[in-house]
Amino acid sequence: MDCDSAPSKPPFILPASLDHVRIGALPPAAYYISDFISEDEEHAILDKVASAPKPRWKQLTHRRLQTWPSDLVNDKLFDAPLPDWLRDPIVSRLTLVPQTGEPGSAGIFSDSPHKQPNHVLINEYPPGVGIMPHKDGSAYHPVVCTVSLGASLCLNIYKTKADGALDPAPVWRILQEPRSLLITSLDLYSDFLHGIADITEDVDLSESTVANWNLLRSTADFAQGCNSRSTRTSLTYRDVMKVSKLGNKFSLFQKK
Ligand SMILES: O=C(O)CCC(=O)C(=O)O
Repeated sequence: MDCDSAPSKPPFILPASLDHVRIGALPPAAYYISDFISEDEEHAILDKVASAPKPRWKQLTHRRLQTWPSDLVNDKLFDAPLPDWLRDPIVSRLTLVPQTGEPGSAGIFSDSPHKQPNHVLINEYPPGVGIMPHKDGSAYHPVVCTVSLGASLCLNIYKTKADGALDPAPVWRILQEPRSLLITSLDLYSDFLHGIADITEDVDLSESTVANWNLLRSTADFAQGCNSRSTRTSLTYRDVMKVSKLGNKFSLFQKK
């Protein structure tokens, strides 16, 4: 085997299957792996994010983001590879962990059109900045893999009321530590909204208020029930269903 193409081995043990890291309190299905990348890998990725050319950043009112390999146009992605630093080690590990312990069980992207993520959003959240409750929509295969870097924060899960309006009180919170991986899929992807509160501190954190408490790397870090926010960067990996090949590049700009 060509050593260059072998997936890099993590310096720790990944779970034998996603079944072991299922967030049991949530509807199907969410998974949380606290140590998905190492500290060295985290620093290397943060360096790459920081050194991206300035035009790569899209500045929103309070938050900035990068989109790799490019923005979607009419829900389509122009076919281009992800850069190496976003592929390895993360994509190779995402496709490595089987969903169940059954022999032959495949990874979380085995049912997706391209069998692996082809698109990454990088969001930077300074303290006090979040993201409005939203759904990710139909452009993507319904699996979202989020790697958190730099700091911890809570992702809120919301439902809609019978009249279709957003219920503003989150139904669950998922605490995401640096270097962790959160996977959301199926009903949780399609039927619920997710968002991040615009606060400088996550409070009232405990076994009864945090859905993934039993899967955290260190509950001791939150023993006082709070998490003082510092800048957290997230990498959100998805498989965009429609990809426009080079020969069809003009179809990207045609109306659907
Ligand atoms: O940064 C996160 O964890 C959430 C990002 C998000 O909601 C999105 O990209 O749709």
